[in-house]
Amino acid sequence: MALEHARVIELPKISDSRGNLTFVEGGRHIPFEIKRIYYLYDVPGGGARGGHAHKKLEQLVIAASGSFEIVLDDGRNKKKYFLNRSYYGLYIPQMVWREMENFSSGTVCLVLASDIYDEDDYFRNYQMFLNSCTITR
Ligand code: T46
Repeated sequence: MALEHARVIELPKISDSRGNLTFVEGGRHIPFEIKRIYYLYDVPGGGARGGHAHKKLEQLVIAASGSFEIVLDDGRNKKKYFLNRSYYGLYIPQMVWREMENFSSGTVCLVLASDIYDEDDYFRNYQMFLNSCTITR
C-alpha cells in the first residue's frame, strides 16, 4: 500500500559557525531524480493546501522555514506528520491523498518533484481517487 512507502527522510546537515547547510541529491538521498522544484509561501493564517493525490508523481516535502501539518491518506489508512525542521523531508509516493494545514507564520514549504507539472496527473476529487485505489487493489 502506498502509505507504507511514505516516510520522513533525514537529510544531510553540515553545520559550522556560519550556520547550517542541507542538500539533497536525487536518486541518492531520495528515491527519484528531481525534475521540478516549487515552494509554497505567504500562506495566510488558517489556510490549507493540498486536497489532491498524484497518479504518478513522487515528492519530497520540506518545511524549509516554519512548520505545518500534513495528513497522508492512501484510501485505506491515514497518517499525520508535523514538519518543522529544514533537514527532514517527507517522501510522498504516488497515489497518496494529502491535506496540509496549520501553517505557522512565514512558512516556506519546499517541494522536490519527480516530474514536471501535469494537471492530468492529479486526482482533485476524493471519490475518484478512492475509486481508483479500489480498482488497483
Ligand atoms: C502538492 C503540494 C505540496 C503549476 O502551474 N505548476 C506547478 O508546478 C504547481 C505545483 C502548480 N501549478 C498551478 C496549478 C494550480 O492552478 O498552481 C495552482 C495551484 O496548484 P495546487 O492547487 O496543486 O497547489 P497546492 O499547494 O494545493 O499543491 C501543491 C502541488 O500541486 C502538489 O503536488 O503536493 O503543493
